[in-house]
Amino acid sequence: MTGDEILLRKFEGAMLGAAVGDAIGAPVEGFSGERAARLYDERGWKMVSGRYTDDTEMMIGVAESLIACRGFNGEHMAMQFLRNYDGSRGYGPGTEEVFRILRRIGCQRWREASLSLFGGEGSYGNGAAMRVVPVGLLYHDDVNKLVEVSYESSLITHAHQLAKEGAALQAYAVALAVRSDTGGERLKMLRALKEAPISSSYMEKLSRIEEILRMERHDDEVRKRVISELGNGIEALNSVPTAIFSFLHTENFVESIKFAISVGGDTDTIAAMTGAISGAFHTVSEIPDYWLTDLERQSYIRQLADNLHKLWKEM
Ligand code: AR6
Ligand code: MG
Repeated sequence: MTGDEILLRKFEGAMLGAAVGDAIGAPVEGFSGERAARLYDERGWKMVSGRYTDDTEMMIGVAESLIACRGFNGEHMAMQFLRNYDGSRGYGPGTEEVFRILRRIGCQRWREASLSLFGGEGSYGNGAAMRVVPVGLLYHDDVNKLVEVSYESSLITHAHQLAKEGAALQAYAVALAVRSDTGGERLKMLRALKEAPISSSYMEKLSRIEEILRMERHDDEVRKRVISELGNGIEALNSVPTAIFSFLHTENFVESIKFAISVGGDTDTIAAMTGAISGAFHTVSEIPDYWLTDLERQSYIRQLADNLHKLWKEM
């Protein structure tokens, strides 16, 4: 396989990996890790329905807008989010409130809508990080642009600094996974992540990741520390580092998703973010067919990945 073919498979792996993680995590969202893992162990880790949630719907919107505008355009992306919105996909209440504001004031004022939420501090939910995959792909070789577009695309719905940083960190993890040769050194990636422009709260989490990775303990103890020190919540700070850990701790795509599910909590989003990094690193070839065939709109998601790859080559 040529370098370009591998790169294409990494783009497809990231987008389809995110959607697969989302669809597997959705039916067990809010479960304890033990209960979630037990349900899937009993099913032989087959998908329940293959239906994705807001995570993938919004990731599709980010990709569609980047492709249509050949780069970031806030007004267009906000409009794309509204066009794609399906209220049955489980959106966070903050994001739905932003959509109501945008419909009222118009998408040309996309910079303002998210600023009024939560007493004016904006949302620190993981809703900006969960959808950022296409940004990580398109700008995988340009960190400054990657951070800029991560922040700007977050601002449409998430104005809080921790939400924007979470998105930039997740996009950067995807970018590093795209850049690394399959089989590359995982701890090297963690060191590179520490170079990202992130505040002390995220830096502290990255140090915890390193500590837990160094543990030579039983899986259950690792899981317990991940839940208590990295988190399994809907806040970007308590889920992006958990997704990064789920990738770093495991050897292949399937194991990374299984680990993410076994942490419980916001399983759809944590597994989606894990799947994006893991899929980018291991390529689409490692995502089992029995997951891909059950995934809703899998050929459309693959097509978006192909178009992002084409756009990257033309830029
Ligand atoms: N102050 C207090 N609580 C907050 C704040 C804040 N500044 N920011 C967020 N929260 P939201 P999302 C709490 O609604 O990030 C879906 O299942 C608050 O309870 O912006 O788009 C997705 O799939 C708020 O409702 O949603 C994700 O998994 C919540 O955090 C998840 O929800 C989430 O923030 C988050 O989606
Ligand atoms: Mg969701």
